[in-house]
Amino acid sequence: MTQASQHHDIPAICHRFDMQGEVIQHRPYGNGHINDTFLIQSTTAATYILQRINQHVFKQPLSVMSNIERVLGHWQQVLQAQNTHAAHRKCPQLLPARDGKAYIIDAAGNVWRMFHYIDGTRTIDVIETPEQAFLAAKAFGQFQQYLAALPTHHLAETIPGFHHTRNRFQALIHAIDADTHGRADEVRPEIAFVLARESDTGQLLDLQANGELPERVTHNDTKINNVLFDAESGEPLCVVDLDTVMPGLVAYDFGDMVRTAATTVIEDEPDVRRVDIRMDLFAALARGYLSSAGDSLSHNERHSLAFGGKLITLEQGIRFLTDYLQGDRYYKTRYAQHNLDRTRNQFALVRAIEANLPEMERIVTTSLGLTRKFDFHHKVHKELEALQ
Ligand code: GN1
Ligand code: MG
Repeated sequence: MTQASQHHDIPAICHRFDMQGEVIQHRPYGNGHINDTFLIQSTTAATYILQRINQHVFKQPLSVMSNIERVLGHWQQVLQAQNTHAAHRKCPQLLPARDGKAYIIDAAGNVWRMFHYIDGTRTIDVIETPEQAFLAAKAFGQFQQYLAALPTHHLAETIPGFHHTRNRFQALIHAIDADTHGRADEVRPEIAFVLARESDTGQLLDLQANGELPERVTHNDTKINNVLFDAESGEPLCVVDLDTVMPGLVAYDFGDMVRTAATTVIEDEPDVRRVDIRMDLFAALARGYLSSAGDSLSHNERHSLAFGGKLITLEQGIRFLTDYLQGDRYYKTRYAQHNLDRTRNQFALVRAIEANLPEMERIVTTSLGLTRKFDFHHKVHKELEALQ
């Protein structure tokens, strides 16, 4: 897929933003599958993140940007109102373009944006300890709390039907029927796996349609490497990757955390024998999420969380499989069978979740959640003892 550094004049793009100094270094950054991301170093020692929005995926990039401006504006107000210490490290900040807009459009029509880099942070691809899982889930729950008062109609749907699992299922069926790359025969077992679970795909959508699950402002991409941790203290500072913040169900956010943070391996580990759910991490996620978001969840929402883990993992496998059948157009891939390996990995995780679902449901419905004023330094170890 596109290596933007080979095609774009990165320093020239940066200089259309209100950055200090000149670009002395730029390099591709992070593990995102969609946008092109660069780390930019300036002569003044300031560091920035530059991103090109993938317009095959985000068909209305300016709606993405206006959503992000709304979300950040609201979030910053909440932090100010709470008199938050070191607030500039607890919320991403856009660097405006020289014309005052939040983005620039280059001659080829690409939309670019720049963020201030938050110094002294790190991300985690595979969670190692329950403490990390607890803190990451708490950060996502907190993010939802920050945005709870933002009316959902203020945000555009940046990818229509993003977690509409029934439509994702239909898209897979179309891809199988079209079989444009002659790959359907090779993936018969994976197709059978999905067909056997068709009834799962509509469950939460039906509850939502009946008014039993409320729509909220959700993050929708709560992959664990979208949390920035303080590199020294390990404290979660903020969540990033706001392109898909839009109306959704809390089960989607909790579900994607389960998919990415309660597992033994990363999502593209090809050896499926290594894929499993870690119940200690799952319990820590539940405690962390409920500690920050728990008070606001309805009975039905709380009961939807564990199933959300299964559903979003199934959906992700369906999405990888669809992309494989369509010739790897959506996700960045590094080798020919990358999307197929990812699919098999996700389906192995679905099986592991299915084997543990009753226990997972028991955990989310009985975890009491901690008080909102959870003190990171003093209470985290104590609370986690209860999980051992
Ligand atoms: C994409 O690029 P990244 O890693 O933030 C995708 C997510 C998937 C994820 C799978 C807009 O996110 O939905 O869960 O890959 N984002 C979009 O790793 O499709
Ligand atoms: Mg993303």
